[in-house]
Amino acid sequence: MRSYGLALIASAFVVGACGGGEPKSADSAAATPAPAPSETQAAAPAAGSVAPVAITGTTHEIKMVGDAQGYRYEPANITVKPGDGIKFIMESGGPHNIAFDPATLPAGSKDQLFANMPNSIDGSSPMMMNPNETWTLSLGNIQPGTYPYHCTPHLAMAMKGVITVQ
Ligand SMILES: [Cu+2]
Repeated sequence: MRSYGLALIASAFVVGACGGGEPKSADSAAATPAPAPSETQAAAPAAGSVAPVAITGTTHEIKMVGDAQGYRYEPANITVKPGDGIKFIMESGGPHNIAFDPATLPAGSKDQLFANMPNSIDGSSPMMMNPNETWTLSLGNIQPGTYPYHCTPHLAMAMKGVITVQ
């Protein structure tokens, strides 16, 4: 019952993500000689918020697995550089997610890290239910240090990992 509810939630996230294109009309501005008031709405981050920083380096892959041998991230420990990315791939035994506990993060790192987590809430990624679903974390502008994370549904089964940023 509970996991079925999570399935619906996860599906909603996926549908929302797919629908989020960029509905820009390219022709309207060119055809109109009037001054362009739309330039004033250029998006600046709200005061106190942090903008996501994109991947500029290598994107690594971590599989999320649940089988007869237990629940785990493969590899559970990974070392990356600032600007790298990590693509998490749902393989089996879901739902899985990626969740950070602010208390265990390097001081001052939380706001940028959380900003770099798409479709996430308070440092927890969406649940992934189906094989080959993916979720990618950018480590753009992430300071060096050790970033432990876990899978919320399988924390009690020790599904944990550590990202080390050099
Ligand atoms: Cu899990």
